Order: sequence, then C-alpha cells, then structure tokens
Amino acid sequence: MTSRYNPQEAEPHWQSVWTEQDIFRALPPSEAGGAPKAYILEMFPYPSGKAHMGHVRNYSMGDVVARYKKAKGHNVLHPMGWDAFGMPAENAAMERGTHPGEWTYGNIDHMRGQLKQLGLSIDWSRELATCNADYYGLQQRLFLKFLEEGLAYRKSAKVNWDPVDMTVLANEQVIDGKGWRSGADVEQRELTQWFFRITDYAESLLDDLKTLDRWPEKVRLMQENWIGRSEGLQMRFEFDGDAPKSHEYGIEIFTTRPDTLFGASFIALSPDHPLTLELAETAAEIDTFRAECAKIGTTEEAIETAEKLGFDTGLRVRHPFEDRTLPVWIANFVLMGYGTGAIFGCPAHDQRDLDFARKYDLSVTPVVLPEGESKHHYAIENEAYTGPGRIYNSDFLDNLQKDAAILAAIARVEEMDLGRGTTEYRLRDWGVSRQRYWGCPIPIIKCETCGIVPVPEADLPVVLPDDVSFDVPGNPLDRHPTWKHVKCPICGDDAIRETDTLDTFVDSSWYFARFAAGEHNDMSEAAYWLPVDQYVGGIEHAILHLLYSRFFMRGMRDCGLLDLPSGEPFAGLFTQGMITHETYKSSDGRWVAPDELEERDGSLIEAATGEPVSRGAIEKMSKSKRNTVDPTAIIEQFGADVARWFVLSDSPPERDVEWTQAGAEGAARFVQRAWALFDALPEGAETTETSDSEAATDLRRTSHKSLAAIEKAIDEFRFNSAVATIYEWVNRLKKAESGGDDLVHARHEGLAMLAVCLTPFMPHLAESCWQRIGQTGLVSTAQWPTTDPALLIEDLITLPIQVNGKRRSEIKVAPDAPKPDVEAMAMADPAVQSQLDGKSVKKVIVVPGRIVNIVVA
Ligand code: ANZ
Ligand code: ZN
Repeated sequence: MTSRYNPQEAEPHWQSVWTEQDIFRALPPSEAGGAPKAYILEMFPYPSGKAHMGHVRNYSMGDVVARYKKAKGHNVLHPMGWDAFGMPAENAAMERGTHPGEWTYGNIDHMRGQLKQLGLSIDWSRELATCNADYYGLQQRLFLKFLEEGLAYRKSAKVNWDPVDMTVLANEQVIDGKGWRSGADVEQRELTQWFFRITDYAESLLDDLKTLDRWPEKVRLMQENWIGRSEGLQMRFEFDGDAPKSHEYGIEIFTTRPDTLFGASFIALSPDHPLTLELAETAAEIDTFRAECAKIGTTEEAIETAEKLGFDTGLRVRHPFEDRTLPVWIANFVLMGYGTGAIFGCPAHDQRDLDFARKYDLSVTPVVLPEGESKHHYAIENEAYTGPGRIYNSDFLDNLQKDAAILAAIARVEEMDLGRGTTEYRLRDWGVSRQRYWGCPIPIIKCETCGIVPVPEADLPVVLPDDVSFDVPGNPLDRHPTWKHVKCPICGDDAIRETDTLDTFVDSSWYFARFAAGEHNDMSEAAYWLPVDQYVGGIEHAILHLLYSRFFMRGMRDCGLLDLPSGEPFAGLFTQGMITHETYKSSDGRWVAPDELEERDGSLIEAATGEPVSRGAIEKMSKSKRNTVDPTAIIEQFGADVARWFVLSDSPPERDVEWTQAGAEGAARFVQRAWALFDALPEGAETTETSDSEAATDLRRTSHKSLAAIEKAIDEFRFNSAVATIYEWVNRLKKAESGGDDLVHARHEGLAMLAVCLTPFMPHLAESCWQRIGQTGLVSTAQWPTTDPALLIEDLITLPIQVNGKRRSEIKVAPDAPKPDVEAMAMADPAVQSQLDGKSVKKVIVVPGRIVNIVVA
C-alpha cells in the first residue's frame, strides 16, 4: 500500500530541521577549507506588504543555483534583506496615520514568514533592512568618505516642484507635467542638492561592460546607451553683425554629426542657456517662453515627447564653410545639461530638428544620400533620414561616406580654429538629495560661519526622529521642532542639520557588500565573497540599480574601503521573465479576480453574483487587472514545492511564464508520482547486489545521462530543460518497477541520484524521498553525485558492410565514431578479409551511421 506525500506536514518539518541544524550558514573564509566560494543573490525585495508570484519566481531561481552550488561543494553565501526605505511607507503613513517604520517592519515580518515558507536556502543570520540605523549609519560613513574623496559634492540643480503639495517630486511622479497627487502644474525650481560624481567613472563603466561576459547582451547594451559615449565636435558659430557682449566669440555647439554641416538650417539654444538668460533680461517674451518650456518637466523622456516649441531671437550666425547665415532660435528640446546646451539643426537628418523646421518653416536640405537613391529625386518628407550613406550637396565632403565625412569635417573645423573633436557622455552626475522623511539622513550640518560641516564620526548614526507627523505636505524633518537644530561641531554656534535624505537607490548600491562583510562589517570578508557570482532579478533594474552599484564598488575601492580590483559587483547576471495570468471581466466591465470565479456548465461565472464572466488577454500579473494569485494561498493548497516547481518548469527562465490552475494541479500530481517511486522501492534495496543484466545497465545509463543533462541545464540557466529531463527520468524509473529483481539496485541508485537532482527545485519533497530510501543525513547537504563516464557513452549502433555492393558482414560502432576508425574496423572484420582475399581495394566509402561500402578491383 503506497502512502500519500503530505506537503502540509513535510514542509514545515524540513524547514525546522534545516533551521535547527543551521545548514545554510555561509562559512567565513577561514573556515571554508579549500572550498571555492559562490555568492548567489537575488535582488532584495521592497517590503510592500505581501510577497507576489514574481518574488516566488525570482527567489526560486536563485535558490536553484544556491542549492546546486552547495551540492557541488562550494561555500555558498545566499542572503536576504529588505530594501526598506521609500515613498510607499510615507504614503501609507498619510493614508492610515501609522508611522512609516511601523508599516515597514510589519510588512517585513509578514514577508519574511512568506519567504521562509518557500524553503529557500537562505543564511538568515545576515538579514538586513536598509531602514535600520545599523545599516544606514554605515551608509552615512560611506557618504562622508565619498565627500572626503570628492566623490560627493553639492551644487544647485533643478527639481520638479509641486506648488500645491509644496514638495519636490521625482521625475516618475510628474505625469504630463502635473504632480501625481495634486494634479498641479509642476514648476522647475533651483535647489542646492547633493550629487555623486558618477561621471568620473563614465569611461570605465562603459569600457568594462566588455568584461561582463555573463551578463545578458541586452542589459549591457542598455547600459552602454545610458552612459552614451559619443565622439563629436565642439565648435563655434560666429555672429553675423553685432554679437551679444558676453558671446563675442560666437555660440559653442556640440554635434555628433559634423558630416551634416552643409545641411544646417538653424542654431538652437536651450531655454536655460546663458545667452537665453541674457536675452531674457531685455525681452519679456523670452521669460514667458521659458516658463512655458519649464512646464514640461525635467525628464529627457518628457522633453522628447513634448510638442516642439521655439522662439526666434532675431540673431544670426555665419556658416563655417559657406557664404550664408543661420537664424538663432531658442528651442525646448535642447537640454542645458548635455554638450554645450546649444546645437545646429539639420532637419533632413534629425527627427527633432525636422519636426521643429516643419513647424517654423525653416529650410530642409538633405546631405546624406541613402544607398540606391538618386540625388535628383531624393527628398525628405516628414521622416528624417539618420542612416548611413554618401554625402552630397556638401562641397569638399561630397562623395565621402558618413564616417569618413565626420572625420574630414572635424579636421577642417580644427584647421579653421573654430573647434575640436571631443568625447561626450550622456551620463549625468547622480543627484541623491530627496526632500523626504523615510530615507537615510545625509550626515551634514550647515553652519553660518563654518559652512558645510560633516557630522563627526562619534555622532553617527544620525538617526531619524520617530515623532513625526504626515498631516501636512512637505518634509517632516524640515518642520520637526527640534531635530534639525544642533550645535556646530566646529565653532559650537547654533547650526542646522541637512534635512534631505538619500535617494533609496543609494541604499541598494552596496547592500550586497554589507551582506558579504558579515556580522562585524569586515571588509576583508566582503572582498572574499565579492563579486556576486550570480545575481538574479528583474530587467526593470537593468540600468539604474546596476549602474549605481557598479559606481559604488569603484568608489569604495578608490576610497580604500574595499579590495575589489575590477570594481565590478556582479560577475554573473540573470534577468528573469514575468509571471502572467489570464484576465477576466464581468459583463459590466469590472476586472474579476481568479479566486472569485466558478465554472458552471463549461462557462465562467462570478461566484458572488452568478453573472457570466468573459476571458480576456493573458497579461503580466498586476493588482490593477486583478489577475494575481496569492503565493500563500497556493502554498496552503499545494505546498511550496509545487509553487517552486511550476514557476521553474513551464518556460525558459528569461521568458514570461503563464500561471494556470491546471498547471499547478499538474505539478501537484507530479509530486505524488515522484513520491510513489521512492515509496515503492523495496526495503533494503540499498544493500542489494549490482547486476550487469542488460536491463539494469540500461536503467543505469538513463540515470547517469539524466544526471549529466540536468547538471548541464542548471549550469546554463535552462531550468525548464532540467525539469523536462526529470519528468522523463521519472517515467523511466516508473517502468522499471515492473522489471525483475535485477533492477532493484539500479533503481536505488537512480532514486538516490534523483533525490539530489530534485533538491534545488523541490527541496522538501527531496528530503522526504531521501529519507524514505534510507539515505543518511539531509539531502540538502548531500554532495552532487558523480557520473560514470562509461555509462554516458551512447549505445553502439550496427553498420552493415558491403563489398562491391553486396552485404558481407556488420560491425558495432559508437554513433559518433570518426570515419577512419570505422574504416579500419570494417577492413579488419574477418568476413570482409576473406572476401578481399588479396584483391586490391580501390575505395572505402563510409556513410556515418548507415553503411560501409568497400570497392575492390
Ligand atoms: C547636428 C546634427 C545633425 C545632430 C544630424 C544630429 C543629427 P547623441 O548622439 O545622443 O550624443 N544635441 C547636442 N546637444 C544637445 C542638447 N544639449 N540637447 C539636445 N540635443 C543636443 O546626440 C548628439 C546630437 O544631439 C548632436 O548632434 C546634436 O544634434 C544633439 F543630422 O548636431 B546633432
Ligand atoms: Zn560653525
């Protein structure tokens, strides 16, 4: 009589055994013996309230790698923590009147419980939360170190200001030029803010992407584009007629397309260009125009998509190569922070310039001819041509290809002493000041006499005050009655604390180093573990988080804090796909959640109302479409192993996976099927004799080949292929149950191997199975089995041998045996030898896998 496997009993049991035996604790380097280290990390969660299926997928994938590496004999570090500062806690505080900390720590407790239910091989002794003063106090030290080394500095910069909520908004909080909460028109304000000098590292951040060969190509490309190196030309256009006093030298522009200089039709200044500001002093229309531009917001994206706006200054400049002049405009799409804040517009070959030229009726002259076009008929309508081609309409550049023309134009401009070739980066310094409460306080004191004074070491951490209120808009730190009032550490006079806190991206830029540094924040231990060998997370962090982390490691290295020569935090990166689910709508157009449905007579109805429900598209699980499933509910119904197995089984890890109830039920049936295999093994199987019967050898071959295939699949991040192999292997082992006693030993061997292979995927089931067949210890600490190479060799195949087209014999060879070997074996065959009988061989034709034909005279 076979028993059922009960995940509700087994899972909590094994989890408590693992905890009691403390088997997932990472060993400090001194205790690791010769074991190689493996640092496996998933992007740490924001404690929003509840874990979602995306977390389940992310952490299951990391757990597969961590458990596998452990089985392979590595000293594994697999920690977990909480990215715990940020806006949602303040919003919750405003809505419910709770303290952000209370809300956050409550969520952490809940989500920790949920993650523990998943049976992850986490070293919980290293858990951290970024909102904990222990953590952000160290971050304040880092900030001061960066300040000392010139990597942090203050400057005045523009922010999005919400005049109703009286607060600064992040770019993401400006929607169509309006504040996301108040709906008020957002204004641009200048504030003095803190910055990190990430641009110092632009070159190495870009060049070293080449060394990250275990990162997805698309992420490297996204980073490359974000850093945005362009080889360009900085040059001036001299004024025609009277030049404004401050610009007698001309207007400096930056371009990456000097090959299009003959197509130039206007010059455009940024609304914030010094010349614009100067002109505005005597022209009120320019002020009005600037205010109009300021409504659009500071993001490049907002500016890119906004309607093009221009103002003609009436000034004119001379073309460097031709006897003509160009008008000088002010244009909203020219950013002050890039290049020189001024451009020349070539509408034929730049879409923004074209949109602008069409709107203000400026000339459009094409100068790059695409391959296959005739210069007499080629014309630009409403789409600029930005591709390669041959230059025309361009005097000395005519007939050159684009790239050669760029160099020729730069050379000529340098010769004329009007400019020089340059390298520019799109990357800007990282503004880290946030006018928020729930973040890491910037450890600075502002004194009227002494200026900007770092908080002395002994006074760190600067702890957030608890008694704050969120009933009025703005930063509670700023209006706290006492917190910001301190004595200046230098002169002792009254002074004021910096009330800005750090961008939460700072918190996540070094947490992996904190994990690695262990209990005593020992940076030599951090150097042992870093870089992270395998990082797993969402593609949404492909740019900022990864770039900031790369900057931080370089910064810490150059401050002498961390011995990490490459400055690279993540040697391997994997970005997983999302979890999708069908969507459902009621007849009156409401979204209906999956657990509110019932199936009646083959059609879907809403359980509460009995009304019919229609199926919609399969989409990313989201609260707004109500197509989420709750991991806790799944774990209660099926167990954590089923949830883990499902999210790993159905699609390649980088692709989306669709969650279905039927799929979960299928996974649950598989759990029972696998268990039944172990349960059916006769007692004492482990002590039976090996058999070399053909059936036994065949079964052993399947097991060893499956093991090798699973190993390869995990190494290559193809978890779904590993799962598919396990399915087949289980079927094969099931068949063996009806075989003879000669199979018992091979079955035991196969099942012991299978249990180890199941561990990364379904660790609880694997423990029960391991125990059931009498193995010692825990499978979670068992070594990965070794394969017997002899059993991996493919079965031999039979090749017929013909002599002059007549079948005379056959030989058995490996399917991939090289031709010369096959030929030699065929010639040596006794039956063939007797046929040849002294005749001379003219030719031997080997058709691999099919036949050998010997032609004799
Ligand atoms: C003339 C031109 C002709 C341009 C053409 C492009 C195409 P990337 O390649 O991304 O670095 N530009 C320069 N400074 C700018 C600023 N402050 N705000 C907005 N646009 C600016 O972009 C470089 C190109 O972006 C430059 O080359 C310039 O336009 C524009 F057929 O100059 B180009
Ligand atoms: Zn002072």
